[in-house]
Amino acid sequence: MTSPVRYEAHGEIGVIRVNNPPVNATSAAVRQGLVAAADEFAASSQKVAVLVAEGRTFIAGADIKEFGKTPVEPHLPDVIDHIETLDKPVVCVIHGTALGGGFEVALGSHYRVAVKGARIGLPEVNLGLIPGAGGTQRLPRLVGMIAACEIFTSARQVGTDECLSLGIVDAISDKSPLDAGLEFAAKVLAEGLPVRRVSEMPVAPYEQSALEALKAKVAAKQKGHVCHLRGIDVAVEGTKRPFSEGRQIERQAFWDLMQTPQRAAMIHAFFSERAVASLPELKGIPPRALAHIGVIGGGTMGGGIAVSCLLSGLRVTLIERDAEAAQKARDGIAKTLADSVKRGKLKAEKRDALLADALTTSDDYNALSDADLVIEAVFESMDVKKDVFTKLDAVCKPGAVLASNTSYLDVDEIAAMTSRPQDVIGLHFFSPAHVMKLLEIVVAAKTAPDVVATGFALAKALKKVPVRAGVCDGFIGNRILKTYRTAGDHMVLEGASPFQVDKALEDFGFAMGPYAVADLAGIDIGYLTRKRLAPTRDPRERFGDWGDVLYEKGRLGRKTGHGHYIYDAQSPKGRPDPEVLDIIAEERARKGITPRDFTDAEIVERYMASMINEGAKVVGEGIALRPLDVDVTKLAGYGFPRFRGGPLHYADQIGLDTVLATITEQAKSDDFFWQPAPLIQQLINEGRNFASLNQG
Ligand code: T1G
Repeated sequence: MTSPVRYEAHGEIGVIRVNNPPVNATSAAVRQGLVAAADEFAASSQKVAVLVAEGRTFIAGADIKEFGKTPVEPHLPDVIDHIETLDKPVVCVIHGTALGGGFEVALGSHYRVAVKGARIGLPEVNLGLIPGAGGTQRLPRLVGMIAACEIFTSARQVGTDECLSLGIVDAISDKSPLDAGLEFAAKVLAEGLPVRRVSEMPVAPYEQSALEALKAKVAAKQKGHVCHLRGIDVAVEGTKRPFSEGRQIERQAFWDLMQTPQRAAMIHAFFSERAVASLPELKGIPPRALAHIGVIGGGTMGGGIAVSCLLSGLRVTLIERDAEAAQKARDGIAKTLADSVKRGKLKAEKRDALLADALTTSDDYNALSDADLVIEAVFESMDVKKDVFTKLDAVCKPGAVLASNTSYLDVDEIAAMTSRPQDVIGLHFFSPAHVMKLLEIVVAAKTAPDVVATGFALAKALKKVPVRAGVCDGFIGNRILKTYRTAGDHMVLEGASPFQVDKALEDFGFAMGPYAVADLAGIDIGYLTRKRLAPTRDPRERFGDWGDVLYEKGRLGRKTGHGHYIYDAQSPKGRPDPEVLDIIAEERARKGITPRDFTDAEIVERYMASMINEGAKVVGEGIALRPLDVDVTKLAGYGFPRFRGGPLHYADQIGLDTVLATITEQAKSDDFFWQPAPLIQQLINEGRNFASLNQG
């Protein structure tokens, strides 16, 4: 098999080329090839070497697919030391992204040149790891301790200009990677520039207070993660010693973290987010055109969807019920864009051009006659939706995709209202739609494959994480949400306080507990859902209705400054409202419930068991294609802690029999709510787990 690395002689300059598509990851073959090429250069008459990669990017890191498997020699740190200890200069050219081990290869080279637009980064913490090939030891020597720790704990990508100002690169070029390298190598020859080893550089003195401040910031931001602070400790302790000892400290920490469940969870999340976007059923099916997007409704969701499309270069026509409402929608969009300008995320001229040329607001449906795809985002009532789709069916061109942003309702029923059900699909955005990554793509019974492909193409254009979902009440995300929210309510009825439930789940890693989320989303949402479901509710169903009391008291959550928590100047993030406990106590008394104490562990166990159980039902019924689709939905749309990988990955980590034991135990007191998912029993019987369903 030909090596993905080859060595060429260009007169006095040697060229080491890496070619391992798609992202030149340092697989075993690349590592072996780099050592062979370095040896060839060392033995050659060439005086300087250029290290360059082919394709769209420089080395984007170690080969993540090799993680968790038996490591193959040579290990990357040794390969990089081998390059660094050469006694002839090596110039590394960075184009696209030099990430993780790729950037560490560059740090082991003697000079670095960046092609315009290139970015570097050490994103290992996104995988539950730390740089493991010298990054925590070499980068502090090059840019200082604080800057280095900030770069590898933030996992951010650093642009060329900042790389030059930080001294990470020696030059920026607008030439091709090879030409940029040859040009700098010629300079090395002409000026007789020596070998310059980063590992031999001292770490510049730094303020301990600055380090403590950074650690505090990281600890607050990365609550629950173990790798970030470990990385800082390794950088600090390691660089107090000779490089070779520091490198050992880094290596040990790297291998410790490689064994952690967090690493497995974060890598599961990495690959799952890519797997959800590439559906076998869509192979070879081209999407329809996607240049002009229509949006019906200029409220929170409609406005956010319009902004997301505008920022992704799409033309948008937004329709509202009348001219005044249309103007209000335009003002709302302008305000959101202005915020982006204020935060430096968007240039003012670009904003002006989007509002002037790319956005049309109107109350005339005929303005949609040449729209490629229309997204309806009006009030969540079937009658209103049906009225809109009847109008769209009349005005939209043949082949236009008609999409509903409904978060619960039956997309088949909506499609049946049109003469073109094959062109109807659900596109369920999450609020704020221009920020939230998740997009549930709800495929109705008659939705045509190229319409599904168009939904996924839109997700790619909007840089969303798309998850295919089948039609049921609440699709994947909201259906499962309803279940674990109910499990939470049951524990509150039985004696737990909503504040204890929130704290236990935030300590578990959720960004926010269910009652803080209810306050954020609006107590009226839960109230309207309870009212919508009341006519068909099974008498055996237990539910909490203290939310109705809050609703009737006008306590709708953050938007009214009062929900489960009180939000005011004293506590903008909310403080528990003891009155809520009285309201709940009154409900318990009314229902004859004697409250009992709960431990945080029991709260997490029951909450997670209910989420896993419903997730398994969603997979078992084919609403979600694979368990990873459930995991990505919860990670990208519901604040599930990334270092736990998603509910079904977490289930595999704690063991399906443990989950089933909790469900079976709970069913003893409530066999209506706790009906075990057949899929869990089936997997246990077959000695399998959810991960086994993610393959292929
Ligand atoms: N290893 C293996 N496969 C990888 C990979 C990697 N490092 N990076 C990407 N891929 C695959 C990906 O799964 C997909 O495959 C295809 O490449 C295109 O990726 C010792 C230990 C580089 C910015 O964390 O951030 O180095 O789905 O769809 O949007 O210290 O990929 O087509 O089959 O994402 O253009 C550190 C991870 C590793 C970078 C390109 N590096 N990659 O984004 O394409 S740890 C990373 C990315 C490390 C050392 C440590 C992005 C990208 P498929 P894509 P993209």
